[in-house]
Amino acid sequence: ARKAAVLGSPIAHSRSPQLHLAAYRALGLTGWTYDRIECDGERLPGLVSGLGPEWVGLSVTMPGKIAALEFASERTERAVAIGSANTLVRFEGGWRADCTDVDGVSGALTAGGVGTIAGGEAVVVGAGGTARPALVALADMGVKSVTVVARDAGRAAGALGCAESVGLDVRLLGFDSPELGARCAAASALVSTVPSAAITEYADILGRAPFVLDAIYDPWPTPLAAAVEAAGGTVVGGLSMLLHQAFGQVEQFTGRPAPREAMAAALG
Ligand code: SKM
Repeated sequence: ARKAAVLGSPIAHSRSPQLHLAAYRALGLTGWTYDRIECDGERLPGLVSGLGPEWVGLSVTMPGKIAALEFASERTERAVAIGSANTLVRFEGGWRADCTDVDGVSGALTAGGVGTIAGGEAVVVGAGGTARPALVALADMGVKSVTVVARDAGRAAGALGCAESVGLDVRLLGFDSPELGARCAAASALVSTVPSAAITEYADILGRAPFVLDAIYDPWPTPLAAAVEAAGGTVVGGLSMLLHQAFGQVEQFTGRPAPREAMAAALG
């Protein structure tokens, strides 16, 4: 039997156990367990160091993602570019860090039916921990130019640096910029990475984007999702992101292809 878990604080809300346990069941991995463990960034190194050899992998959510990257003895290139990790996988020499949130964004966009975005422009709302994997995913999908919409230019510097490091032509706009509506309308995709309350008053203007991925899933629809639908656009929610980032974790933990249909069915 093998063990895995999701670490975070708070962690009671996490739907990762539903996804991983459905995967292990579909793969016939009897006796595999997947728990929720309350753990912040400070406690993460001590906790992970103390795990026995039966522990094969960990999902890491807020606020431990930076600590997870720092703790690991190996890091994938994309986790380094993003500056945080949501996945720790045991290997002989210790733990390897990855960031499958990139696949969460690209998988959700693709499954939602986003049109051609290669060579096009995109908008990312927010500049925090989820904005960086979104920027890397958009660059991987061939987007050339991104507008980051954020309140605080100082806090956005890290996200802008991440975007430049993956070759994106990036510009920063404030929420009150007169250009915002036109940028959204012209974008082939808009990815929102911020809590609904932070953008309720801008939902109509952001909702002019024809294709939107909103990282939030509870409560749904978000004000942004409602605005996109009212304007005739297409919107995909955060549950699809959660599903698509879990595939790579299951594959890295078990060494087997993820049973995608069983996992999708488990989310209901
Ligand atoms: O990156 C993911 C993480 O792997 C798991 C998760 C959850 O369980 O809610 C959310 C995201 O941070």
